[in-house]
Amino acid sequence: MLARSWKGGWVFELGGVGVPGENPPCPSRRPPYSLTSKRMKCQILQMIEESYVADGIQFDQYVLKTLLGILVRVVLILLTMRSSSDGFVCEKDAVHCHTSLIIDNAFTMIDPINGPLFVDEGTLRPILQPDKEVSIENVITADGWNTTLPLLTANKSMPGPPIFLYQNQTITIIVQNNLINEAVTIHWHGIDQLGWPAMDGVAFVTQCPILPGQFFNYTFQPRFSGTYWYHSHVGNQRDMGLYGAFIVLKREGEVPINNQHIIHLQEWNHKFGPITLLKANLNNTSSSSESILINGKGEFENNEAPHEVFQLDKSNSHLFRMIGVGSADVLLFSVPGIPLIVKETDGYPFVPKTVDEIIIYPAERYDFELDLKNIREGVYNMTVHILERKYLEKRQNVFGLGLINITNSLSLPVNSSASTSNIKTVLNCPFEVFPNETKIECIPVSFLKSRPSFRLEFDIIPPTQETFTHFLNFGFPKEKEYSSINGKKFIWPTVSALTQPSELNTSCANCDAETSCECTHALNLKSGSEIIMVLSNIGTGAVITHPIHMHGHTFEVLKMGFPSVNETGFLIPNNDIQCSPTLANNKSQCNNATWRNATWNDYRSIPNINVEDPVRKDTIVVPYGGYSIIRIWATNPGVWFMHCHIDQHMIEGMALMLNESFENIGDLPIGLQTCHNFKNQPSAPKSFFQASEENISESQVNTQNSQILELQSRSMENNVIVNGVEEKAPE
Ligand SMILES: [Cu+2]
Repeated sequence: MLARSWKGGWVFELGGVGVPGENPPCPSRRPPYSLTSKRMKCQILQMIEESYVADGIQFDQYVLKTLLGILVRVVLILLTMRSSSDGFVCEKDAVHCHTSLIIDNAFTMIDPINGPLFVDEGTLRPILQPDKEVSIENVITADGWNTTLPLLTANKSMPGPPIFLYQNQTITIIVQNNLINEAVTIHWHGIDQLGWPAMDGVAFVTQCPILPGQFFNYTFQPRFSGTYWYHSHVGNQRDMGLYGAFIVLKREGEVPINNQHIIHLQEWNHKFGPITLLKANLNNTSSSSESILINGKGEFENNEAPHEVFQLDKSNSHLFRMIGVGSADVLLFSVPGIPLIVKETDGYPFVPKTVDEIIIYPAERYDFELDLKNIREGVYNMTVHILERKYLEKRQNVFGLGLINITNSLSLPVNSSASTSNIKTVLNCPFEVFPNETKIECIPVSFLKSRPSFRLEFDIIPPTQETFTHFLNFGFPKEKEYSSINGKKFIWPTVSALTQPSELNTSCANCDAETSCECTHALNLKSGSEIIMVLSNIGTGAVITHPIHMHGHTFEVLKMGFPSVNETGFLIPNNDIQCSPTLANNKSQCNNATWRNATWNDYRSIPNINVEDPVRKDTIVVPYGGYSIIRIWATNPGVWFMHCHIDQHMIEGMALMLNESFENIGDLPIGLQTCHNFKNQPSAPKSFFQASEENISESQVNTQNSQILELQSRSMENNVIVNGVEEKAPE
């Protein structure tokens, strides 16, 4: 028999497979959830059997079931070996690796054997047996709040299991949706999916969502090493725990994996579930977060819930890969007493900067090493604060803590020349001067320089000599309630834009320079052209800083324009952009901005623009009262989402689709699912349903089942298969 282990692998127990006789019905999907594995095995066996019957070949049922039972076990063993919450590593000499993510409903503070738990001075105890101690191994504690919260998880853990592979390896990840109620997709954040637009994982932009009980094969080939991550791209599922690290390793010069430490940083809010959030909104209760988690662990009101602990031997080099997986909050990270040598952001290297603190917005990544030369052995704190979203003052009542235990197997000497400066350097400020702080030196990311040796190569379509500039203003015009880009509140397509473009209505005809509207906002990018985007945050809708993420690309950050700080400490918006030819910026929605100085239309003549060695990112801060100038080349055909990574803003409409060189997308994987638009109701429901039923014969159902099975088994082979179709990898 097979039973489901708590962390998502498969545990094998002794038992019979292939006993002759009638097929009992497969177990239902109702709780208890441990039936899920039996149900899946049962359904696979039935599908195999039905496919043989459909082909008119009848084997002796006992022999057939026994052989196929063994086959199913082998397949599931392979899945087991490659799927656990401890993570997956693609072997260095492999060309194509396979793993799986099983998406489940889960809960905080429940042990599968002992039931609901509480925290007692750092120890987990069952509420019904308070004298007993429970190991944290099978428990998602979050902040240890002793009220169980619902989660959505990959392989029953939060964070989900990290996935490691090497540059240019192809990977297939089977995402199985075991959720009871919800559809899901998984986005591979920061992977540009060059040549693989159907694998980007955005519901209703690049694919139809995966319904409960179904699965999707994501196959793609990451080209660049670095720290990436995966997360759901449906609603606010990411906030409920559906995320994990996706690490692409360098072929040479990589820190050993055992010395790489992933830090998932997030705020934690007891109202993240859709129902509790709805209830909080109805009651008009505060939705601010209660605690901060490091790798899914933190404390609520000093309850002494378990913290994350990192073990470091000073005689080795260690790499920290920090990922902002939070929903909305701006977080300030530091290891007091130890300088951070920051080397990469969003997967791309820059000339290293040594800083004291890093500001990280949702979806950003920063890779750093610790400067340990002046550091003695001992236990050090890793601290995280929430910063208010406009002036970045520290919130006083919430504090995140992790621990670093530094040992020294070689007894290296401690250098006594420690810095005594009381000025703190902070990376990633959304302004040049920190308001009301005299002891902070700000380093915005636009001050970073990419490594001179670093060059990108694009290879789907060649770049042209044409340049186009697009002004995009992010904010809340129209009584501050309209999450939008250029006043356009994004309405989600009802079908997948990539697979069914002819069914989309992307008209935004009702919008203009001072009128907001709702539409499926799409921005056309001309094939091969150089694209300059001026991402701004000014006008009547400017309220807070937004972290803006672009799919399908990383971009160069050529310049950031910042607000200034007046003598009373207030931020005064930057004036380089003209929102309207007739209205002052503070009276305009800024839906149709231009440069105030027309000579800036040739972007190379903009003062202090960096086209020589700009840093690359996929998520950029667009400062309140300022702007960020970014550059891409439209050489990756696809439909790419671009949006604020504050989940609530994205859901409310601060998003658009980049329609990039659609004519050059080429063939999508055959069999890529299409979806149906439920907004078009049939005019004569009765006859419609009769016609539908007549069109589906039993043999068609059997054929579909055998195709699904073939797809599942072939995806285990070492071929490049995208949803059952062999494809040539991009060269
Ligand atoms: Cu936002």
